[in-house]
Amino acid sequence: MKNAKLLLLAGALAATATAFGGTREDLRAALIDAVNSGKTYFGHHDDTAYGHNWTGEDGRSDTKETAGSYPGIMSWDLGDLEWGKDRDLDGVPFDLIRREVIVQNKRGGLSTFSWHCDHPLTGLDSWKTADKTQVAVLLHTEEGRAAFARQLDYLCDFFNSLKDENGEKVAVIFRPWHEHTGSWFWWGRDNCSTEDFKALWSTMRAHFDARGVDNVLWAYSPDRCENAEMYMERYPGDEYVDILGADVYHFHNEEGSEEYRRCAGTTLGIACAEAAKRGKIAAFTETGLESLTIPDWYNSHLLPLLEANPVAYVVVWRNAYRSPRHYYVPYPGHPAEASFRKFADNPRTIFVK
Ligand code: BMA
Repeated sequence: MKNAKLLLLAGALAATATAFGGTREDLRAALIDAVNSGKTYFGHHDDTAYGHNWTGEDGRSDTKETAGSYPGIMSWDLGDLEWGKDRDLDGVPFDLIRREVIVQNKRGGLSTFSWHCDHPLTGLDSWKTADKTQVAVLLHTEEGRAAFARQLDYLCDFFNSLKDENGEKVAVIFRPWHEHTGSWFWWGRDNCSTEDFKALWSTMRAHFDARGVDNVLWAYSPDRCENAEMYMERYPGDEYVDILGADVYHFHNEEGSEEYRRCAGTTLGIACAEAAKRGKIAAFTETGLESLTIPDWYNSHLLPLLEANPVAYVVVWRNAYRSPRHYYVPYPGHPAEASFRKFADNPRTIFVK
């Protein structure tokens, strides 16, 4: 009897591991399955690396301490990996991220990556936009192409190194050149031409393919858009994109509620419609209300958006350990804690134990 139970348990664990496991197609299937069953993976950036007032404590998570479980999808950033550094721009060691991707996969959860990269030639960070030739130079000059290729090599090495204990690669989502419909990053709308923006994608993809990176699903994530033309203007093409996302934040607390509902609703509506048309997956790739000044935000604001728009996952931004007001999930004792737990207990949202 005992043995039979153990066998059953082992079977169940194995089923979970393979259902969300290694390959890109497993990952795609997990996302499609979520959408088809009316569910959404909940995600938090840098969740287990640090939180409100703490950093570097193995297994700790503000999400787990308030919601009771880890996020269904972990979000990480690759910024500074382009120089071969061992920590990202917010101080998270890449070794820790690599380990966490594997641990998350074992929990039956997923992982996604953004890239706040420095410019390969100027070394300026993502937010330095005065020079409008920064994208062009990477595509149309020999020096730029070589420097860009060196940066991409570091990324390829990293993705290729995401392997479980059996040496099998674990698939993840990669969301480069995000929020390009705004102009606050050097790859943003006013800072490069439409053709050059698309060429950034195709150049990068060719490099990844040549380096054998076969464990990535690609996410396209404009900022808020008023209409489908704006959303699709710089879409690189169906062959480069698996996931159609939207980055829309809630600003200005209660006064910003109406605007958030309208902008997020419109942009997610476009992402879902375009995804359905193209056989792609829609996602709410970045959102949140900083400091959760509306304690019921997760149920009163986010949940209705998920109910109205079939997205496979939603990611909220980080709980910074050095900036006391920069957090997007509650920490223990915060007024939003009870509501967040209710959100996690809702059968629609996917968290992992
Ligand atoms: C921003 C802020 C910054 C951070 C950057 C990259 O939204 O959280 O503090 O450095 O993202 O993660």
